[in-house]
Amino acid sequence: MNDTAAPPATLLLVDDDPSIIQAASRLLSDFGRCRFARSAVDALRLLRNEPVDLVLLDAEMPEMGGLEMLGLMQNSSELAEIPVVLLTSHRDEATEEAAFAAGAVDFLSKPIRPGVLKARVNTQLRLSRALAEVRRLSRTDTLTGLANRRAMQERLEREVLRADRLRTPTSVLMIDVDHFKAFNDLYGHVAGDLALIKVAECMRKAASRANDFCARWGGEEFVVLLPDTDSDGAMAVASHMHRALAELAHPHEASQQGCLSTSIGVATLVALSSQQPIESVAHSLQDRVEHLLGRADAALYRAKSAGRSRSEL
Ligand code: GH3
Ligand code: MG
Ligand code: MG
Ligand code: MG
Ligand code: MG
Repeated sequence: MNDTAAPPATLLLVDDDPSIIQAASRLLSDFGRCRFARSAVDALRLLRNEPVDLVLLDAEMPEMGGLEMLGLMQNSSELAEIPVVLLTSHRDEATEEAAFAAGAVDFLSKPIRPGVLKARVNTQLRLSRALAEVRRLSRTDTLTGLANRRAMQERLEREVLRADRLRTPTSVLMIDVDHFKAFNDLYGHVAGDLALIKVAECMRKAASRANDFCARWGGEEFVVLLPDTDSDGAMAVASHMHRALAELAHPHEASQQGCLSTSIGVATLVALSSQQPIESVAHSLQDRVEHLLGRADAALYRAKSAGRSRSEL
């Protein structure tokens, strides 16, 4: 019944009845680690402190019932994605409907039937793993393993909001590989793909703070987002990038230096002044992101015109 190839999961069983916890713990141990809570309050505390893959939640508990706890989870950005299976001794249609309306992924009535419980848990774990994988793939560039353009677009919008709120500067680098058409023509597309992987590695090395975020923007163009970084800091990261590529010394006969290089455009989103209310900013979030990227792109163009293998602000 259990998916033996699957990695061990962490399950949380929430029930005020110790006999249910005892019975279920034996059944659920096949899936990995099982954690228990006797109340919704304890369960929410545990959920905030450790990752859980699936919650089995009793509907009837003193103080806070399962449906109410499910409502709180749905309203929390960190907890909303965790699948919840509701357990109840009420078998009526209205209770079952209420469970699904509240966001439960499945519903089981007590008394627990071991085979059914295990089958349902197995199904939900497989579904949520598949969904997580689809989400990851939809945000990842296959060639380099960096974030893709969609993931960067989302991150940029979140970062502009955060920067406005905290009134902190944020910078972006727009990075383009120099004479890359000629590289492909000289060494072939397979070598070109490998070179892009190397460029991505240098980028990760140069933008090494925990919150720095690198993405393949398209073709041989990359964007790096540098939260809490002013233009001096961003120019420093850009020089690290040039240095990392120079150290790599990947041969490129058609370029000026004889090895692979990039040109970089730098732009900084200046934090709103403390006198300026956030609401007074006329432009939409998308406009502001686009404007920031437009400035980085214009700076990149200047770096290309000035001779490549350099950064411009
Ligand atoms: P510049 O210095 O002005 O940026 O010149 P460039 O040749 O790099 O610019 P151009 O835009 O003319 O050419 C980009 C080249 O990048 C053309 C395209 O074939 C290549 N390219 C884009 N994506 C990939 C990829 O995924 N793999 C490989 N091998 N090449 C790619
Ligand atoms: Mg109960
Ligand atoms: Mg280009
Ligand atoms: Mg081009
Ligand atoms: Mg190029």
